[in-house]
Amino acid sequence: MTLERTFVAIKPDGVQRGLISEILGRFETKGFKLVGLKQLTPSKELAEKHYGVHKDRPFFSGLVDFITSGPVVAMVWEGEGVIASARKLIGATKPLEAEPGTIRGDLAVNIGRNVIHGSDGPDTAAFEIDLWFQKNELVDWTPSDQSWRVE
Ligand code: D4T
Repeated sequence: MTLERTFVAIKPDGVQRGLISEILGRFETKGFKLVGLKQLTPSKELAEKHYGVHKDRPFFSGLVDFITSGPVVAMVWEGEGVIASARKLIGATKPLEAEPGTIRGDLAVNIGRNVIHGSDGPDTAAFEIDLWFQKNELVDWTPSDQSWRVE
């Protein structure tokens, strides 16, 4: 079994709409392990680094303004295959194309207000975890029901 870690963030629209517990619960009940959690309003510098790959896209400045406009709940989740699985739980970037049962499919309509972010691959996950969290903010722990999750 290869354990992975991924970065997930509830965007300001998800926080303002009171969706924190709903979204967090989807990862928790799936069986992934929470190893990092904090709420912050991102600085412009952090947002521009996070969305750096989009810096030449027309929506970049609006995206940075939006993500810095209020609290974000930043998380690191750990588990087997968690990077790809989190993307599946989240659903397509355009919420109207996201399948029912996914977070965006169930909870969002607009691409500019799609409630959540998840790393799209191992390199991005490593970069984003490092960008958003200090090493000492990540908690190594063993769930007491571990043997009921993996054989
Ligand atoms: P994030 O990064 O927020 O999880 O979204 P995705 O990984 O699913 O999608 P993305 O990187 O292509 O887009 C980043 C972010 O930009 C917003 N966006 C995107 C937008 O406002 N207008 C657009 O046309 C696109 C493509 C939504 C997500």
